[in-house]
Amino acid sequence: MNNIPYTFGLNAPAYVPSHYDNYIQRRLSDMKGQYLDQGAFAASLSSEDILIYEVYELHRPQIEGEILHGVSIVHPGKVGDEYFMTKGHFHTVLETAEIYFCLSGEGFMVMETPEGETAVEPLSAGRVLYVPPRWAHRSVNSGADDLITFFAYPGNAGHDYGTIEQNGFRKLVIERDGRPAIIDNPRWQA
Ligand code: S6P
Ligand code: ZN
Repeated sequence: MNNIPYTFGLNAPAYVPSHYDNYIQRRLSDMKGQYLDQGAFAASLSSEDILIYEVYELHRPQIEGEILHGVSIVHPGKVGDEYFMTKGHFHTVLETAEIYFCLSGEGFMVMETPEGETAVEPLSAGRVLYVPPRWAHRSVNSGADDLITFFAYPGNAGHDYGTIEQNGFRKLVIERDGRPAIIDNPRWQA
């Protein structure tokens, strides 16, 4: 890996970086156990393993001092009443933060700490979201278009997906009376 400065383009309306090194797709089948309505999940999966979100990453060494960065695109849609969302994770190095800049779309960042504090913050074009150290985070697309965010976080952060896969998030964002509503996750368990 060379170590010289660089720039890349990040332009409306698609906001796909003009240069990237890694491209990740997450489909419905990658979200097993995460959606509240398991019947709706199974029914949806039996008709199509739909693309839920995509991530474009710039490659940097995964070490302290580096800043990993890229673009996340969550597509619009629902499983039952629950909006399309990312898997969500804690950072393996819990004391590492992350910053998100929303480029396009409407949604929420659902967050919680291991101690049980919760926060759900709105995302819309032009808004910056700071995820402090210790907070697990999941993007939720409550809009009709793609939810697109630029993210940056410490190179040594790492990802712990297992805790969320097992416990879920304490809060969910669902559609109620045509609008997003934040509810307690009845299936949350430690
Ligand atoms: C990484 C950062 C984002 C997410 C991306 C997909 O620390 O939070 O790049 O990886 O939004 O979400 P997830 O939960 O599947 O990694
Ligand atoms: Zn993260």
